[in-house]
Order: sequence, then structure tokens, then C-alpha cells
Amino acid sequence: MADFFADVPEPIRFEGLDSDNPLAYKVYDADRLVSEKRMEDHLRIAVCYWHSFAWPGNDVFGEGTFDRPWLANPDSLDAARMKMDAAFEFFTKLGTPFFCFHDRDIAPDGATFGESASNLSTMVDYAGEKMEAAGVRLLWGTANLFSHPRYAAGAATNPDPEVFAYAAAQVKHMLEATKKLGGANYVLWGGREGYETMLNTDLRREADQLARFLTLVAEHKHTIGFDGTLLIEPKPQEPTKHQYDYDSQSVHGFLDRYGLADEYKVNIEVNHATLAGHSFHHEVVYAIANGIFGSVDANRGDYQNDWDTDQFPNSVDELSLALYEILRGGGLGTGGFNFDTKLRRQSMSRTDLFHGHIGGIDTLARALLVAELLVSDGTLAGMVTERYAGWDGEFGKRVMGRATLASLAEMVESGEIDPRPVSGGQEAAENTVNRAIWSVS
Ligand code: XLS
Ligand code: NI
Ligand code: NI
Repeated sequence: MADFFADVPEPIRFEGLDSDNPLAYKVYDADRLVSEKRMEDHLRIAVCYWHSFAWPGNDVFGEGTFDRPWLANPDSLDAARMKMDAAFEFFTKLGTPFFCFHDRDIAPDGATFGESASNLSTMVDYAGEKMEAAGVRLLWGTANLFSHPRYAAGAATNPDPEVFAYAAAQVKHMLEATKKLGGANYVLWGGREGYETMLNTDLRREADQLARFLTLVAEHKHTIGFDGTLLIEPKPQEPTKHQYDYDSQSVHGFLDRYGLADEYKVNIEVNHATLAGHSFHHEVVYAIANGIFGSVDANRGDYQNDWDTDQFPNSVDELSLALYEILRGGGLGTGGFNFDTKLRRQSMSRTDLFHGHIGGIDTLARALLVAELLVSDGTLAGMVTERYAGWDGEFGKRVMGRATLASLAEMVESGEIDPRPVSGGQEAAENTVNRAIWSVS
């Protein structure tokens, strides 16, 4: 094991709530059974490569602040290996089962496409060895189709079809790399698939281009026999003013319109949900209800501003509601919780990366326990069943079946139907959630 994180000599262990060791899990106990399944298998936690190892901690006003020595030589394969050694040391010490990466996170861009592809292939082989040795798996791979200047006007939605082709080549290679490493999913986040101004944009054409791109990706997935799930990651804006994959509902409508709904699911990011003006809970419920729930990018925004700040999750309240839906919906399937999280720029010590992940993972673990309690207690589900009971009765079935506007009017006119408003019981439902949050142990 490399010793980049020498200040954390031992793997992080579960020590329980009584422990005051900041480098120990207080709630996350990988082997603890929750509804007969290990916590680790419920949560399927992944560390993301880009924010933790490929980002220097810069922002638009200032340079990098983090201690990431490999970033001094961005073109060197030796530096890429040094970065990967540190990343796997981190995964192993954190004890999490998965990671996620973009092609450009692990392998430097070359002077030609061929050189970039060869760098990727070298680093994919190296990753394969490290994964084998560490017992760490790939939750998903993805191609970076947003950083290089060629993608400034989009990848699939670029006005230039040659840029579309370049992006297609990049995804082909990265999809194959993901398959080679046994990835459980492949993600497409449309970072610049949107517009800056309508004045220079042909919106209708760009939608067709995006659908064509997604069709080609799905075709290639079947051609090579990749059995992971294809995921689209919705986000409403940033970096572009408007992104086409705005939220789960827009993505769902788009997939339906182009006949792609059987090929793609969504990777929901907490901070993207709130940027879209939704709650994370809403996004998860929408996706599950419409059969497109795939995976989660765990993080949180700063609720005072409107950026994608990608902070580490720390709200049990927020995550419990989503986990409740995920548990009731049958779990994560091939998905997981990818920590798409960034340290704050002032968190300059190497150990800060552990503190961020440990806190976020404990928060998720606690939310899982709350969710299990809410499911087994059944009060919330019972309230919903009772609220809609009329639709399961004879009259409700008739409305959904053979009723006409005239036959319904007749029943109302005759006085046979005369509904009375009833309580929605929101406060009682909220109290049920809080009781579960306060009582889990
Ligand atoms: C950016 C996205 C990105 C994707 C992967 O906002 O969250 O990190 O998860 O391209
Ligand atoms: Ni993300
Ligand atoms: Ni994001």
C-alpha cells in the first residue's frame, strides 16, 4: 500500500457512537444486517475520483489549495500512476467497496486521439490490477465530454457534427473500458448539452442529436455485450445556462419521446435536485414511480446559494426520506451511492478527505436505519393507502374504467355524489418521520 495518507495508518473501523475517535465509523458497520441485508450491500458506496484526486481545490477566484503532488505533471503517466496509488490507498483505508471515474481523471489527454486512447488503455490495465489487489469494484465509468475546449458548445448537441463524432469515439472507448473493469453502470452527464443563449441555438435539432447519440451508445452497449445499466445524470444548469437533462421528469419525457425509456435510467444527484428547485426526495420518488431509478450521486448543496457546491452529505433528515423510498422500491439494483463530493477549499490536510467521507457515510448509514424503521412500522404507507382507498373501491374503478363525463355529471346532479374534504394529515406524517429519526439506534 502506498503511504500518501500516512497520517491514517489503519483502515477505518466501526467503533460505535461511544467512540470519540474521529477516524472511526460511528454508525456505518458494513456487516450489520438491515432487513437481512448487509449495510454495505444496501448502500454500495463509491468514492469519486475527480473531486477527491483530480481536483486541486481551485475556484474561479483562486488557485488550487490541496496537497495533490501528481497534479504538477498533468501529462505524465507516472504521475497518473502515483495518483491511482494514492486513490486505492484511500479506498482501502476507507473500506468502501466501489469507485467511479471519468476517462480524463485516470489518464492524461494526449496530443492526438490515438495517444489519449493509449494512455487510457494503459491506466485501465493498471486500474484492473489495483482493483483485483484491493477488492474494490467499479460502480460506474463515464467520459469527460465537457472540459476540453472542443466541447465548449456541447458534445452530442454541438452545432458541428465532427464534435459529435469525437464525443462518440470517446464514449466508445470509455464504455469498453468500463466493461473491461466489470463496471456495474455507465453514466452520461450532459455537462454542456444545453445552451448559453437561444439566439444562436436550434433547440429542436439539438434534441434530435442528443437522442441519436444516446441511441448509438445503447446500440454499442448491446454490440459489445456490456450488461451494466446506462444512466443519465440530470442537472438543470451549470456549466451551461440551461441543460436539456433538467431533472428526472424532463429526462423521462425525452427518453419516452425518442423510444429510449427501456435503455436508460437516471443517476440522481442530491445537489442537482435542489438546483432544479426540487427536493432530493422528489427526484427519487419520480424516478422510482416511473421505473427509471438507477443510482445516486450523494452530496448536498449550500441552501443559502444556488451553486452545485457538492458538499458532503450531513442531513439524516434529507437522506432518510430518499432511502425510505429506495428500500420500498426494492433497493439500488446495480446502482449505489457515489460520493460526488468536494472538500471545502480550506480543507487542506490530507486527512480531511477521510473526515468528509466518514461523516457522509455515517449519515447515510443512520438514514438507512431510519428508513428501515419507517418501512417496518408501516404508518406512512398505511396513511397513503387509506388516503387513496376510494380509487380501489367499486366507484373509483368505474371512474377509471367505463365512466363518461356525462355519467359522472349525472351522479353529481342527482346528489348521489357529494364529497366532503378530509385532512391530508401532513403534520402527523412529519411527526412519524421524526419519531423514527429520534428513535433509531
Ligand atoms: C457535475 C456532475 C458530474 C457527474 C459526472 O455536476 O455531478 O460530476 O457526476 O460527470
Ligand atoms: Ni454527479
Ligand atoms: Ni454535480
